[in-house]
Amino acid sequence: MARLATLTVMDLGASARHEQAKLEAVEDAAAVLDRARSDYEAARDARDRVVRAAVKAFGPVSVLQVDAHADLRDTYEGSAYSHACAMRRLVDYGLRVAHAGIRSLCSEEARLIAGRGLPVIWARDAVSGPDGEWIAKALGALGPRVYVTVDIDGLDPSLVPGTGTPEPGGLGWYPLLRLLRAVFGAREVVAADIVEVVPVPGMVVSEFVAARLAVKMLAYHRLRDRIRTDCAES
Ligand SMILES: [Mn+2]
Repeated sequence: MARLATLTVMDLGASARHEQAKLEAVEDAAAVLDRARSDYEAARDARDRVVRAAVKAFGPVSVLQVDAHADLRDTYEGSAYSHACAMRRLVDYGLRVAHAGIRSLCSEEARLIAGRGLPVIWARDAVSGPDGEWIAKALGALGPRVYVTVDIDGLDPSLVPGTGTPEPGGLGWYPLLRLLRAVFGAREVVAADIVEVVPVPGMVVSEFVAARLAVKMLAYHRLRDRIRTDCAES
């Protein structure tokens, strides 16, 4: 078996509030994903730019977004590159995004979802519904190659209190793992990120959950052939 250490992993600096530090972190990630070209515009939010860099590196992808928020606003606080606009930029870029764990919207986002028929897996359905329905809906919205972006606030804040915009009622740990395991097994995941971890001084649970989640995704990536076989046999 190949070693996990051979995979490219980087810490974008989850609490990098300083604009320059954040830009440098984005540049680092995009440079790895797209070594040949780094001519993207400077951006205030990492996800849409990194995903677009992934498209350059790997070709067309669809996106699995795990998040409490749709992040589909056209602009927020005067910026089109706010964290609240990241998925909007990707949708407008022409990528298919499956939004999972969503439970906080503004009216503009609700109209966009309804108007374009965007595939949203509401948190309440993922919490209370059978996996066969909500995970299948997510898989059905994803093409063969997938970029996974996990906003840690997609999880319930009782699991991850260290995040900037916590929303009650999110995914549990095991439902999230079942979703990710299914996606890694059934699709080719080309890259993944975890965002929005904001450490709480004196409490390491949020960082630990995020780190464990990263390890889980790396393992699912490495074991995808076995997961695929398990799913086929079950
Ligand atoms: Mn969020």
